[in-house]
Amino acid sequence: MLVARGVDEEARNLQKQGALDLWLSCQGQEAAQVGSALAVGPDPTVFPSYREHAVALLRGVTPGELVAQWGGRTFCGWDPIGLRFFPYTLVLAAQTLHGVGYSIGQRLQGREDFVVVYIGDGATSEGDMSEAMNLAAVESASVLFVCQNNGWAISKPAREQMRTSLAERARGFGIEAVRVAGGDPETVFSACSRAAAHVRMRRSPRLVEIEVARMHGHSTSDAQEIYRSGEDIARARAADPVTAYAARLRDSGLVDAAWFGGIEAEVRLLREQLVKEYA
Ligand SMILES: Cc1ncc(C[n+]2csc(CCOP(=O)(O)OP(=O)(O)O)c2C)c(N)n1
Ligand SMILES: [Mg+2]
Repeated sequence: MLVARGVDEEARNLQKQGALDLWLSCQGQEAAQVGSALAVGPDPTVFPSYREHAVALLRGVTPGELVAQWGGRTFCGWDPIGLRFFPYTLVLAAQTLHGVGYSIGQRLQGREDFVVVYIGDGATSEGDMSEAMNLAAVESASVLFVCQNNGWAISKPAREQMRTSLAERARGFGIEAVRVAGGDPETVFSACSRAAAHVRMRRSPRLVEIEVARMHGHSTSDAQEIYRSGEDIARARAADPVTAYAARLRDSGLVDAAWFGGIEAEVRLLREQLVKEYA
């Protein structure tokens, strides 16, 4: 979570300096991303949206590869097949059908068919998501849908996008689903571990809706202060999962200052390399 936070912060800086064209921050969503990615493990193929930087780093995408697309240097940046982490998808919800189709195709060929699809709350309003949930349910596809509900589709609040939770909607398609708070990686890890076990054992889909708080604007081109109250932004920043979990680990005595020092040094090095490569 600390590595993702550092890389994300450096990418934001690089964008401000004109080295990147755009950046979509994952700050506030690190617990949801790290908890879910660790819970499913290295085997499933991941179909991300465009903000899953912590998942990407866990899968072995380097910081330089991660930002390449946002500087217009490549169409992707990493090896999607080797890392089992597909390219970021900016056409909202397109990855849901890609993921379900991939899983079905893999099963037909007798290969690993466990697929994880990441999606945002706003993208679930696209027809593709409904088609993907229905197809996954009908075909009993081994797909875990992970929805990070950060309460916003750019400037559109989630409460104006849907009348039920996404978990409730998934159940309407015949997919078992849970909704969990996304501020603590251990809560997310437990919920996603249970869901992943279900997908593996029953070879059928499952959905986990994770409530997260978006700390920054939708992208570096978005001024969220225009449509979002100061209190709401302050609330999201106060609920920062990275500082909260770091404090919890420190207080519990599980890790000491030297451990944090090691991580900080690693993050500093990664940030320096990123600047050298891109600035
Ligand atoms: C098909 C399509 N329609 C519209 C857009 C423009 N657009 C980009 S991001 C976004 C909001 C997505 O919100 P959400 O799914 O909640 O993801 P978040 O950015 O909050 O992580 C929109 C409308 C798009 N990229 N693709
Ligand atoms: Mg959203």
